[in-house]
Amino acid sequence: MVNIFKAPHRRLNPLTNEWLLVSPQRTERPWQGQIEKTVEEYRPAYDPGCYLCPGNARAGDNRNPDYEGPFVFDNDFPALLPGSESAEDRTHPLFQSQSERGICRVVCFSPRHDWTLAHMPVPDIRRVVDVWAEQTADLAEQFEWMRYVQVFENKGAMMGCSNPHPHGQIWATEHLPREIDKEDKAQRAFYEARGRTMVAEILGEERRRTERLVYENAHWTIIVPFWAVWPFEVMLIANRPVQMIEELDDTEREALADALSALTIRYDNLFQTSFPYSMGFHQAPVNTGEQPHWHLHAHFYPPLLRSATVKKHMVGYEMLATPQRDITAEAAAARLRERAGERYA
Ligand code: H2U
Ligand code: ZN
Repeated sequence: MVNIFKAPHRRLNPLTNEWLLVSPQRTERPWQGQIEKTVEEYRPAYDPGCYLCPGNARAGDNRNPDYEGPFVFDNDFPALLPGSESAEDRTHPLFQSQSERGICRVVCFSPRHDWTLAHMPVPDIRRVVDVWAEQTADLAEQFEWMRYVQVFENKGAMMGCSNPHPHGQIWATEHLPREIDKEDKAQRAFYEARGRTMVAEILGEERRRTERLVYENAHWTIIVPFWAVWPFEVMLIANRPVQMIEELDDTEREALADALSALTIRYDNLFQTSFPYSMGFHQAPVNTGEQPHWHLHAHFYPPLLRSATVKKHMVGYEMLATPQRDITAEAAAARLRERAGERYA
């Protein structure tokens, strides 16, 4: 039998049915790659040149109000359009296309230009949770053709985020996006076979095994999934198998804000840097009827590997064959557990 802490092996992601290669024997290999310099840049609480700060001008003739809590606006450069004009559908089996309608919004988390989720007081994060819930419900109701509302945050210049002002985005579409489609099929098959959600089963096992637990409160559990691809990838899971953010009750929303704070602080503490990541919630498709197989969760995909500047590159074998990691999910979880406490400096 292979020792999964010492020998190369594959792990399966049951949510996507995709395999990952793990090479724990390589974690001590010498590093001769790129070492970038970190500059901890100073940021003011209000930046007159920031298009997300209160009162400032945006593209076109748009101007932000003097907002005090979270603030949502329609993206001035949307990737999707809600219009009735549809692109030509191509039906040749090898050259298929479908028109796609949708809405793109930007969600400013706070008026404070110098904050991130890791700086925000938990009650302020809670207001962002309410906005995510409201937005999902409103978009579904306003557009009967809407099928999926993707709530996400892309944080840090390393992730291509153009503005450090704390904000996320919402892209809502007429079709299920690729990752959602994979998770939908896998969760449905599991639910039909076992009568409970796949995510509930994962949660039960992880809480029993504890080696991949990062943080838990009364309503949420954070784990490094067994099949994590990114070094410090985590899943944030609702303990109750709800399908939508809007179904969360008051205490669950507060607990979600607490978990987001706890996680982002641990992330920042890990390499003493404002930790970059892409994160997003996976909730059930909208306007689709009962979907008991869906179980609300969020994924965090951070690019950093061994310091504030050294990131994992998804290149070579990973582009051509399958993703690979050296540090095990269990080792990553242990390192994140150790970083509890106040945010560094
Ligand atoms: P990101 O840095 O996470 O991409 O978010 C910035 C978003 O803000 C981006 O999607 C939008 C961009 O289209 N934006 C506006 O809607 N109005 C502006 O005036 C500038 C940027
Ligand atoms: Zn700003």
